[in-house]
Amino acid sequence: PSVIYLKDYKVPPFLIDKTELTFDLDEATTIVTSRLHMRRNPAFGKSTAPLVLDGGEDVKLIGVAMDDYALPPEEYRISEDKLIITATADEFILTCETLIEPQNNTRLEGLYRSSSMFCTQCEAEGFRHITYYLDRPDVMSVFTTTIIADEARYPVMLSNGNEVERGKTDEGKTVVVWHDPFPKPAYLFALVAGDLAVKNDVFTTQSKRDIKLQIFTESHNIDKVDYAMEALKRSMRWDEETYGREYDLDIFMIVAVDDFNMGAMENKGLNIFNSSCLLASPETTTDDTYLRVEAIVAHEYFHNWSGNRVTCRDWFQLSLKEGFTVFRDQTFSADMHSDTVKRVEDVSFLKTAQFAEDAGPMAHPVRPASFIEISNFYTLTVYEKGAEIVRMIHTLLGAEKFRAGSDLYFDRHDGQAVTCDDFVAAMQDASGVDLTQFKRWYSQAGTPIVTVTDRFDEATGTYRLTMKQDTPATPGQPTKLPLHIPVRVGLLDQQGTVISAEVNGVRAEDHVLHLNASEQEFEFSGLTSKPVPSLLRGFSAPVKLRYDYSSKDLLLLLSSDSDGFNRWSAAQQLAVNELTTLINQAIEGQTLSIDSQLVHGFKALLNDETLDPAMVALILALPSQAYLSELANPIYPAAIKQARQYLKGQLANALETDFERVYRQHKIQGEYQPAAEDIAHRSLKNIALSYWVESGSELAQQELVAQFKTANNMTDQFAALSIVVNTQQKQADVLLNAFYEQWKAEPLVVNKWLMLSASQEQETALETVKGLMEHPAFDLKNPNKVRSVLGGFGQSISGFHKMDGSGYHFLADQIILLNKRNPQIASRLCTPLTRWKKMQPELSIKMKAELERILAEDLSKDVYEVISKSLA
Ligand code: HT7
Ligand code: ZN
Repeated sequence: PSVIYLKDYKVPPFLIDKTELTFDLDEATTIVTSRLHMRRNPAFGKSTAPLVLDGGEDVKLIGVAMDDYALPPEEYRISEDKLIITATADEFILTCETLIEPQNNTRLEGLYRSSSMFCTQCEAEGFRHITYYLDRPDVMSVFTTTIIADEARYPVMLSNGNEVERGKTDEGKTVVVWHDPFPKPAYLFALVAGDLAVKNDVFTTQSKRDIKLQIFTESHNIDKVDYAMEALKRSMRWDEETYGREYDLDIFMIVAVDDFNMGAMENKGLNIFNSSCLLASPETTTDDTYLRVEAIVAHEYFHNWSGNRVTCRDWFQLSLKEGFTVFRDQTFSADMHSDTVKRVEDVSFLKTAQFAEDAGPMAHPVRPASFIEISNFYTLTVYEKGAEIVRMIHTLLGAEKFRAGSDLYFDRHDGQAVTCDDFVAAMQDASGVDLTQFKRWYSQAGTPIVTVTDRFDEATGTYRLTMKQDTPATPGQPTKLPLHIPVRVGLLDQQGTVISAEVNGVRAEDHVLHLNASEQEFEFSGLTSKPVPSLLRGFSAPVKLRYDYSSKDLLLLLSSDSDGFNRWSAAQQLAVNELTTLINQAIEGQTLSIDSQLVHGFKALLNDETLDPAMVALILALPSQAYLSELANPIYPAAIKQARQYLKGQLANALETDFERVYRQHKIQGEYQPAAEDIAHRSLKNIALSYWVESGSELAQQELVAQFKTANNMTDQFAALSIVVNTQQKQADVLLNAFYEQWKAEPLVVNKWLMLSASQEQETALETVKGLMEHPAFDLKNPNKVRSVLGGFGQSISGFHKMDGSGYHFLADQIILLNKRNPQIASRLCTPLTRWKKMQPELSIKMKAELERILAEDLSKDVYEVISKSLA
């Protein structure tokens, strides 16, 4: 497959001012007729270049005409899925008739069937699976869409924009016409047809326009959309207040579908959601999922400005819309709940998953320089690291100038397809802050390591921090340049009091230092004793920080730092230090033993009732298996598991009575509410329960089973079930069966059950997962189910990392099976195998052998790119 390079970008030779589409929908075949009002692009220069339209192997051309002249076969050709027309006028109407079979579309790109409905997914290059088109984001067109279908089966027929006409054909089919006045690229096109129920609402904008809001689902799910509707209204208000962005069309629709490759899609005026990211009810949905629904509803809504009104020039610029929009949804969630809790959750995810990506064979810059298949670049780097870049700009500019920069960006580029450089230029022009060096964050892959040393001069009361930065080599980028890194720093005295100091003549408790050289010194004056530094507050940059903190320093920061994020960070570091000792003991085959300092820190937390329970819960959660794997080289999965279990047991035994008390204190009486305060209590109560159970207490065991049986909400019931599954194999089967029997009519709950069942730690884990794939609740066509079972299996050390390699072999078989059927899903399943170079030697060779076995198959572009890069 060919490689596409950013450096080869050229403006399109043709433009499409208007796109008129007609869909004649039918279960067997769908006929799509397009009328494209085209002209040569003056920006391309004088040219006689042929017209080359993108298509797909699943699109059958019935006929093509230019200005109503039907082209004979010798005047066009199809080559490698492209429709090529050699001779064209400067301006013309191209009509194409194509035939597609949505019911056979298992890739879930283009037009496909989910349950009994028709729906679309066109980002990034799905539109070409519907009809021939200039399927690139810098070709923006005004769309009019006519849908023809049998009203009895498809009473709801939707597309972008406003419904402008409705009628009947001579054969009695219904015809609905939609018109979207905002020019858009094809990736934002959407169509839905089905027998759907609707929930209606209205939002009044700041300029007093009433917007009709509609959420559509299959009828059995319509009682689960209230939370999403409220989240949508909160998002609309927040975008007006925080960014001055008002919604533009008169109607905003969301549709839930069960079969969807990702979370949701921001199609203009017609968002399409994976039902797992939209539906919520107290009985079936956990707190985490409530928060995810709110965040994704907000994310897709925010794209209306950061993505739709201003879009990407080419797919290398994907982070222009995704990084900015993730930053916007993160800040929104922080505003709706707790700033610090949200930051800890986001950073924890980034450090676990994005750092691993940035250190692996698929590492790429936030603005990649090349790709084989763009779907492979909807990554944590583009999304999460991209959001960190925007956050750093916010830190460097301050809130007010950042807002001025965003206003300028939207004003300057409304209706355009632009680049990450354009975004930074707007920020720079509005603020006067020089971002020239900062832009390297977009082009340089890898996680920088910032190493800090310090010294204190008692005679002058001066404290000096020396910072060095170093970014490791990544594929295709052997050497790196220094980045502009904002490092937020505060100081504490040895008693834990936050102290102010002077940096460059400014006295404050908190300073943003600009690290922009390979090595740099920063001076703090006006001190009386050597302080403890609180470094990288709020995780002010996506870097790995190295500073030689003693356990005493970390306990001091944990108990006293005024930066809540760094209190969590200190606890994590302390836990990582202790776990690292234990992991090494386990690797050496020694008996595990440690005099844990964490016990003292946790004891103080559990007895401090002034703290936010959600923060305490986060601090009590030991670093995950995945995060410890990211830090390790090589990775010994079983040793990590053993060390975590041991430390958890030690903490549980030492603090048993504290955990029991906290568990009881944070029980909530009354009705379930997905509100921040209640979520916080539940999270602390449930983690306390997990420790209490770990202590072996008989009473804890009884409470656990009682919680499972009597909980009035899914958060508590599922927390109890997870604790049982993670601690006691004997009970696990009984309660897992009971849970399935209780919830088998709720597919989204069943998916959680599939995941938990597949993640079990037992000798027979591989047989369990094979059994789950034969279970009536499983369906290989449904990405959520595949993700649940195989994602869950990836967490099972005894299953996936079986020493004989059979876990890897099984995953490889599934990748091969899905490779042609759904390349996007198959490609994502490859991720755990791509980490082979970091695994302990016995496992590493077995993973590599599976990668080689996959590579020998006839692969989709998606899977080929990931596997071949992993082996390079
Ligand atoms: N912008 C959307 C991306 C997306 C997508 C990409 C590839 C394949 C399928 C997809 N479904 C949605 C989602 C978002 O970031 O908002
Ligand atoms: Zn997005």
